[in-house]
Amino acid sequence: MTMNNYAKARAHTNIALVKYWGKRNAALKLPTTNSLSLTLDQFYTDTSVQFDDHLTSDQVTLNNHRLDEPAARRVTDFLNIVRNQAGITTKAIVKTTNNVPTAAGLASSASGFAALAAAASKASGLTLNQRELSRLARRGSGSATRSIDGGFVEWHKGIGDRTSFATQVAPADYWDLNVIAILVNQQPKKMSSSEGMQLSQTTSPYYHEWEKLCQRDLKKLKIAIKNRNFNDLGTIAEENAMRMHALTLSAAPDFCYFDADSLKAMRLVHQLRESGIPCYFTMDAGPNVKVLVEPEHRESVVSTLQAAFGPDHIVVAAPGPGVQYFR
Ligand code: 2P0
Repeated sequence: MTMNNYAKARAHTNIALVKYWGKRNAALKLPTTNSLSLTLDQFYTDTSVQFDDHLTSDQVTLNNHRLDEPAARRVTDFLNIVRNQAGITTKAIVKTTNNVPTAAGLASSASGFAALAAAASKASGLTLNQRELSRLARRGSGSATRSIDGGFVEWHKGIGDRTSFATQVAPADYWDLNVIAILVNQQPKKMSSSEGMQLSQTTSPYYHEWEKLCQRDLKKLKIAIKNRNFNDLGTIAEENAMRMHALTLSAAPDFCYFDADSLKAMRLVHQLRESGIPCYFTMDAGPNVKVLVEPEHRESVVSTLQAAFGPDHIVVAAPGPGVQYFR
């Protein structure tokens, strides 16, 4: 091969403030709605890709353990998309280290496929711009589309593969905010996001309303970001998250990502707010709760949450950067 066939990249997770919950094209991972997220500094994935002519199959390790089917299959399928674009057939050694609890609702697939897209495309000799890289990451996992950029990022649903990518709304240093993650449960979830969103989309009577509301929430959120209006940002994020979870409760069969500690965390946030401390929660497809707060109130929220859940279960994050390459 003529190219530099090794590359290593880091990508951070993102937390959606207006969420992605449904696909209009499953194969291309084209979403039903636009979504808007904040990339986080504390949770990230490092991935290296080495294409090697001597290999007869892809070899994939996650946190130093060899991945078996079907997890390795998802990586191989993704590499096939990259190989196809680059016009090669060479197999690869993929080494991934997650600084994120895998499959616990902290979006490890977002940072995972963003890092893989960056490392694999570079190692394959492709030179992609941000949009092309974002489109490629989307093929691995929808939320990965938004982890190519840092700060506030909008994923445009687009009208097809070429127009469905993410762009930065504001960089990480635009607004000094914190996202406090409460790790209530680090077990892998029972209902994957892909299955969960499909079930919601096909069976919830509220799904169409969700699509309409997301459009409205997104417009309001962009204004809140523009004005750095924290109460508006938090209110929109909390409402949008609960509406997404209402789609799981109203599916048939119904399912739920909350556990008892998630409800406890949500109540604490309400109580903090009633006591005059502005903070808001959001939750993804897992039981962990993330609390949005401005730095001036961070310590009071952190100490309340630490007292309730134990210091080991609280991680304080801030806006994080987009994809970075290692030399
Ligand atoms: C989001 N989530 O916007 C939403 C909110 C979880 C809840 O995107 O099927 O792993 O690979 O595209 O990206 C998680 O779903 O799903 C997700 P696929 P993904 O962050």
